[in-house]
Amino acid sequence: MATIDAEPQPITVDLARTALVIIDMQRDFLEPGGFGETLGNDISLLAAAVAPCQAVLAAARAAGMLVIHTREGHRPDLSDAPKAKVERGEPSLRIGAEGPMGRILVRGEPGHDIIAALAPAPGEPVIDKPGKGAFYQTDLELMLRNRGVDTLLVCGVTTEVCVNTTVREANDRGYRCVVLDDCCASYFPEFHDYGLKMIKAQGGIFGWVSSSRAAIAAIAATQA
Ligand code: C5J
Repeated sequence: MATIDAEPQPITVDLARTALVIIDMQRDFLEPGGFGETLGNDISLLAAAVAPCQAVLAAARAAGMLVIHTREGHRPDLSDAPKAKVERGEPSLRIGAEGPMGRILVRGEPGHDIIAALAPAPGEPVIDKPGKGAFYQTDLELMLRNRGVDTLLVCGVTTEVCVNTTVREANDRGYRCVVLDDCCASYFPEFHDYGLKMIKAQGGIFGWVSSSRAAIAAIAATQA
């Protein structure tokens, strides 16, 4: 068992029943010249989460934990993309439009890939999700249930969108979520802050908030 220093209070986890879930660390959101930057966002805000994610990923792999990666994206024919999601924003920047790294949020395009620094290792599941939440129309829940997972360590981007949506979905399904603050990021620092505050408020209404340092220390303590 490992006890992670967290807010609103420390949480004790069984690493054999804990999965590290890394949300949407995709080239189009994080890399120079990607879709995120095309929209005028400061991608350095997202880059700050990469090194902490790498450190937690290394610790989780060393401890033999289940590691799951997610990617947001759609089939090339967009048959899994709701009209209401596609027909939003400037037409040249919509889902399926040609972006700097291929078609925006389309599976198989270079921008849809996970960044090299956090590339999934062989055998690590990659969940391709059509929505913001990682449970919606995916086999994530089945995978977690079959492996007896009860707790998720959650990292990724963006804090207020896909991380928050996934944590809310997980909370409703009975999973305990520990969100690692420095492993998440947003193009809007205030949304990042409030996204984390919303999770840990009211006694941890959706889950716990911790850090890469605290998670790594807790994992390392079980290995000593
Ligand atoms: C994610 C988004 N991954 N912000 N997507 O948060 O559209």
